[in-house]
Amino acid sequence: MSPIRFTHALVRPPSPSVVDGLRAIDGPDPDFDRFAAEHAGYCVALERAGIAVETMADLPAFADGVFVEDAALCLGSHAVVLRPGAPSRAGEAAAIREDLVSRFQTVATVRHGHVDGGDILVTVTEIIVGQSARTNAAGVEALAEAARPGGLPVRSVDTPIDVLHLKTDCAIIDDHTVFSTRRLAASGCFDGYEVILCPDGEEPAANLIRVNDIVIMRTGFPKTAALLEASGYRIDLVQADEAALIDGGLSCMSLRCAW
Ligand code: CIR
Repeated sequence: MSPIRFTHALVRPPSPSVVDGLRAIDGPDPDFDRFAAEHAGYCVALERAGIAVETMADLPAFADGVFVEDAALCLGSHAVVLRPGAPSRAGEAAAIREDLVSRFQTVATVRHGHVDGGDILVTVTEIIVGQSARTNAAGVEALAEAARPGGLPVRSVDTPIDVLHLKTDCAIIDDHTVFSTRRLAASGCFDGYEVILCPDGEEPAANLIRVNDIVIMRTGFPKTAALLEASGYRIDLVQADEAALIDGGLSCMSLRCAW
């Protein structure tokens, strides 16, 4: 099990406007104070995994700005400014640009189509991009060009219908192993990888993150926690119930980087 190594994470705290965050199914608003507390706990977990957390300014004009993963992609010393597919989130791309320019050797920009970072799964050999309601073919093509200096080929797959993002349903947990829901793995998009299936009924746990030697996952999914521990992974639990109310998970609240 050769770990994927990160040195830093970029995060953005929620602003009070997070209560208006997008959600696919109408439901209760998140509570801002609880969201902020859970976000702080999430940052502590990233630090416990041994990486430095750098906090960017919050974005009150963007209710979903806390979900920084959707606006950028980090590939070693190269970063890509993405083109989020939800109209209300388009401006997050310009907002993150300066934060990237000051930290990465090179920064490219996706200028056509749409692509959300939540649809991008980076493995040691490739960049898997799920086409979804937020990510389209033109965006994948533009991403392939913008990501070229990162040195990994881009492969397009389909995000399941009614699933927000590819990584809503999967995570890379070591060099050759993907943790995936059954519905996503059934498409065959991970053929050639080892796949650990998320226990049925615990699909919201699939959006977890491997940070160096630790798998960080949400509280409340005991079968997933037991399965990963039995498979030899060290897990750390964080609460992210408020983010879940607006379709957010653990991957989307940080950009894990190695620079
Ligand atoms: C949205 O619908 O865009 C936000 N409310 C949630 C974004 C979650 N991002 C992600 O999974 N990468």
